[in-house]
Amino acid sequence: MAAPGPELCLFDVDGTLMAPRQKITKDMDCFLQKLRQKIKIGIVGGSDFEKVQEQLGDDVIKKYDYVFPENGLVAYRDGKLLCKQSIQGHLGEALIQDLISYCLSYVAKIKLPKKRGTFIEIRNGMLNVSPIGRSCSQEERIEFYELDQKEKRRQKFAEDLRKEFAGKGLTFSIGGQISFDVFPDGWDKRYCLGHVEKDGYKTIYFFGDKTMPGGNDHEIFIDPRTVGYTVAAPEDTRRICEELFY
Ligand code: M1P
Repeated sequence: MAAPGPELCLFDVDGTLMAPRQKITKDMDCFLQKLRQKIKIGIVGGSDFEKVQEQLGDDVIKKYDYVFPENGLVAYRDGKLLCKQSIQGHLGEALIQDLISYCLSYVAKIKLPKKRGTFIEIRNGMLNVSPIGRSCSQEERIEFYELDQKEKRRQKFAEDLRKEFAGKGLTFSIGGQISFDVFPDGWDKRYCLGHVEKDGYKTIYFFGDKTMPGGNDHEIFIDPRTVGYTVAAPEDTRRICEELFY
């Protein structure tokens, strides 16, 4: 059982601990386990628990003091499940269906170099919407991401949703490369801070790559309860940790 410590390091996953949707390298994994001997460590990602396990290992809940998939809407502490939220219960079936219908007809109308399958993934605490579809290959993923960086397709989609669903208490947040997340206001990465607050940390460090406004690390990065660091790649995360803790 992890005793409350004075400091905690919370890491975003994609782009912060590894390249987006890739597995953590052995080197980075070893580095974090050594860091854990000095300071409590946790991860907070937008992805669901299955994807977090794919990237960080099946034993992820044993290797990190806190594991927060889906922004902490699903939460593990000391290897045990703390809580699991339900977006359906919170928003109600009518609004969920309006969102799904709007997104599917939006995707049907846009032209892209490729479209694949699974345009909407319903998770515990969010909907994940992907214009290309989550079942695309790694090459197709990169192709979409490059197009999106030039043409801001996800940004435009999210802006249209913000207008269409104004006043419904929803946040549209761009995280990885091919999708964006939809969840109730306040269910961003700050949600996980509620789980760690009661453990009495003096300092909570947060490391993320999407810390700019509109990015899915922004709210927790600027939250007064954290000391935020922006990183461009996992090497950056490691370098800053070495400067801070060694
Ligand atoms: O962790 C960042 C994002 O990772 C995935 O994004 P994508 O597949 O678009 O690269 C998704 O799981 C997303 O929910 C998450 O925010």
